[in-house]
Amino acid sequence: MSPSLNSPPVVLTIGGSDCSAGAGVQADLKAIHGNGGYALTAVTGVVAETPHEVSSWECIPPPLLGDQIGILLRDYPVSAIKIGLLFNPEIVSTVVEHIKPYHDLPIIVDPVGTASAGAEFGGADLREALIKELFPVASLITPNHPEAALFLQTTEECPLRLAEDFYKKFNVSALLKGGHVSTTETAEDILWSETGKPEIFSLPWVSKGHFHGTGCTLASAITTHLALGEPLSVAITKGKKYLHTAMQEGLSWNKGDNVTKALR
Ligand code: PXL
Repeated sequence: MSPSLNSPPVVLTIGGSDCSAGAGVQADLKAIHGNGGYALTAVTGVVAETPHEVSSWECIPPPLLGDQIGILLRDYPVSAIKIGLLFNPEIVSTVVEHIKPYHDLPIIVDPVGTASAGAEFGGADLREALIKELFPVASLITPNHPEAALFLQTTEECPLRLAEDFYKKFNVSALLKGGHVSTTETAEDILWSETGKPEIFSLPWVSKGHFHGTGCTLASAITTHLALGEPLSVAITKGKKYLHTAMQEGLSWNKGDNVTKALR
């Protein structure tokens, strides 16, 4: 094996465990490996869920979360960090305290507040902590339209404006995901960064029903390409292509009357 094959870039993902392995750190692990990285997982909490329902969840005690992040960052040459579900302000503070010394690495934040099955994991206090503590150390934030509007406290619906406002208000590159907007002909994500103009990433819709974990998968794929040293817009193009293929080749099972789907 060549050295690059047996020492792939290491990506640390910090987020919740989805026991159905469709979203959360399980989705991240698949996407990081699928894009050529090695995934380390620091678990912020455990969610009992399937794509159809969220039953219950519990957070990991902050000292145990901090310890996971601490020992991983000490022992591995981490090249990039992806952050997902953080549940509450105390968890946000714990994560920020431990990653702050590594703020020169690409730090990608997928600001998860709700599950696709509908549960609200965090409210205004979580959003405030993310804005105050985590956004200032992030390199890229990946909100969807509803999340961006909530962070900006706006009723603005124009995606270009939302992306620009997000960048200007929080002073960090934003990839506004259009997966929730069904009025456009293609699935369009808009990057607003220091270039001062929007970059649009567009691929045809995949019409094979509902998947959960698409946001986690996209952010993890992008993070892995950044860990491989690719420029931001290349990493986004490749990450989006990966998600598109994972959806096209999605998995599906029947049990009773239920059809359960998952990303490859
Ligand atoms: O898809 C967002 C998400 C992220 N992380 C965890 C989740 C979910 C949604 O269900 O459970 C752990």
